[in-house]
Amino acid sequence: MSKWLMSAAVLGLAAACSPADAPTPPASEAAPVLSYSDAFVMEPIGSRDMTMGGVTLSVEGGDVTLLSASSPSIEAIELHTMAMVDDRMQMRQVENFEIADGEVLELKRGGNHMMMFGVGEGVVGGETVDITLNFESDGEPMTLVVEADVRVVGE
Ligand SMILES: [Cu+2]
Repeated sequence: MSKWLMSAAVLGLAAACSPADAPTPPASEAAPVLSYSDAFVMEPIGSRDMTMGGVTLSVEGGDVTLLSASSPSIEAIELHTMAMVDDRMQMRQVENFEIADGEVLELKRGGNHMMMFGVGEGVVGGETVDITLNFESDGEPMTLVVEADVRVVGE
C-alpha cells in the first residue's frame, strides 16, 4: 500500500469518528457558577512596576480551567506557582490552573499567585483594580471580573 493510500485510510477512520456522531449535551445544562473572595494586588515596592496579586476562586456545577488574567491597569499578568527547589523557593509560570467542581483555588502570597508586570501608577494602597479572569469550561469560554483591593506590604 502506498503512503498516500495509507493516509487516506487514516483520514477515513477519523471522519467516521467525527464529533457530529457524538451526543450533544442537553441545552438545559447550566454552566458552572464561579465566585470569588479576597482579590488583591500588592502595591509595587519603591519604583518597581512589577508585583503580585491573588484571589480565592470557587466553582459549583462543573469543572473550570483558569487560562489567563488581564487588567486595564496592568500590562501583563502571568499565572505562577511557587515551590521549593533545592531548599529555595522558586516561582514558575504555568499555562493554567484547573479547578474541579466544588473545589477552591487560592492564589496568594507564598503560594500559587498572579505575577504582574507593567503595573500602572494608579495601583496604590486603598485603590481597587479590576481584573478579568478568563476560564474555559467544557470547551466554552467563561470570564469573571474581580475587584481587587490594592494592599501595601506590612499593612
Ligand atoms: Cu511570580
